[in-house]
Amino acid sequence: MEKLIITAAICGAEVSKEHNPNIPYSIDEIGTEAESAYQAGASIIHLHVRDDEGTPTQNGERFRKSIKEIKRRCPDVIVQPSTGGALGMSNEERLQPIYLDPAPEMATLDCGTMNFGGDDIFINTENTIIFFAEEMNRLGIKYELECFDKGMVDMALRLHKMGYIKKPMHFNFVLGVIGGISATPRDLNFLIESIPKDSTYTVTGIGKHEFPMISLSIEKGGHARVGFEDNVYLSKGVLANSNGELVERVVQFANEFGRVIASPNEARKILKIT
Ligand code: KMH
Ligand code: ZN
Repeated sequence: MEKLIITAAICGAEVSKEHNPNIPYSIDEIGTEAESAYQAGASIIHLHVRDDEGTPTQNGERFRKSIKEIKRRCPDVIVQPSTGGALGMSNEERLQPIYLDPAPEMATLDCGTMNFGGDDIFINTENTIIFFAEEMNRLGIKYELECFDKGMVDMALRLHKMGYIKKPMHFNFVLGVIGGISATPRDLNFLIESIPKDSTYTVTGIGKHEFPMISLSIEKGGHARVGFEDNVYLSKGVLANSNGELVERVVQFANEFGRVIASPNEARKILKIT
């Protein structure tokens, strides 16, 4: 089977130090968490940033400094800024990290609107998705298609047919957000069966669903995402000390299923990042 790409979502926008005191806010903390994940086997860092008080921001300068610190500690790692940002942000705010110089190699592209975690709405209209895709096409950025529901996969395929989303497509199936698709094997199989054969995919399970969903992905030849953005626990009631601890768990699953871990350069080849 193909080597396993591990993505570490080290920070997120919806969790805070109240959930786990190890959530990184400062640039040094971001660097430390990225390094722990990289040392454990992550080849992609999915990145949100905060101000020093912990408020999520998409500020370009904050991203630039954070990426510089990550690259100082992990020179070859792939940094994948979020363009989802935090709930309630404008499109212009969210897109700031793609305009860095140099442009990031990857970024997320969220593929639909949804109720998010209860009474909030995460807004990604068709025009928004097209605009984000065209900007990333122009800048040569590889998008990871974030799909929180089956309809978002259909939207990505539709926008591909219309010429906005380019192949090869790389999906991230996020299962278990309240308002999105449930985290069950049946749901994950449905998503996997819905994408073109020449696509790649990674799997994210929220909260207690993180490791069950990831292990299924590893078994089926998909890739895996873990990290504080999605889950702050190592096991029931036990907070993870670092993102690295969560990545180590993925490596254990990979060993059980005979999957070798991809280095960042191997991940670039698998995802066809040029
Ligand atoms: N913070 C969520 C509302 C992404 O990174 O592109 C959206 C999110 C997706 O985290
Ligand atoms: Zn994110």
